[in-house]
Amino acid sequence: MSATPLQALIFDVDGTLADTESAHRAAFNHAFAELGLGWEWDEALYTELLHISGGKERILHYWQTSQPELRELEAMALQDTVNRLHELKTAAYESAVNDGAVSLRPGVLKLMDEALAQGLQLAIATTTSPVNIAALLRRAVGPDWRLNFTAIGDASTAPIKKPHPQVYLQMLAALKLKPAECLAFEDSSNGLRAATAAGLATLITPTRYTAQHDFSAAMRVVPDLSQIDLAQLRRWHAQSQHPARVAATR
Ligand code: XBP
Ligand code: MG
Repeated sequence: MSATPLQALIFDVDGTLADTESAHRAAFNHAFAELGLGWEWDEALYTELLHISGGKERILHYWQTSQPELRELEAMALQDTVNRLHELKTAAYESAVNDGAVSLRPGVLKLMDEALAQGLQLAIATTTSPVNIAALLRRAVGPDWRLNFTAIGDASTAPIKKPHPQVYLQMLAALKLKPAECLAFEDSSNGLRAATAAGLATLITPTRYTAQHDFSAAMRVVPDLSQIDLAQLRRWHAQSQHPARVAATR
């Protein structure tokens, strides 16, 4: 039985394209200070809060769990403040990225270039805000960064956040490809669950924020993409489609 050829790579953003969560955490804390809330998310707390995908969802979760008496407050009033905080946070994060606070992880650009040179399509599937993607890739790839991607799914197009597969299902539809024709790249358990639920074999590159997550459903876990080329991906992709055959050859 011949393997289905690999035709597209679908990348998560935060933690996968770049190790961004320290810059996100600083931006959240900047927004809290701007509104005089006295909240401070240290690295240990933020590592826990990252189990909630989406910055707005993360702020609301923290607020409701740290101050349960707020439940009586009108939900609309809460959401208005969350939205305002997230606007301030996103502006602070964009400014930090524009100042060079984050760079792409090792091997990401080389692998993207190799994939494009061999005629594969690229897509992005993230829960982050579109302005964050543009700030990161405009600086890392250049002003025409968007031309490299067939499709981009983000917080503005996929409101149901990971681990729900919505953003990956949208990207498969946009690519006009089956899951078996693609590979997903992720850094977190929420991302792995979302990609796996969409039927995608997934390569994991953890960060220190996600090193303890459960990656048992991953096609492979590697420290980063610096030693990964397209030939290796094609081998792992073929094996992922016929695990029984791989087991038999062990
Ligand atoms: C990770 C997230 C995002 C970022 C913060 O996204 O869950 O919420 O932590 O960005 P990814 P926003 O799917 O790329 O790993 O504040 O814009 O949500
Ligand atoms: Mg991620």
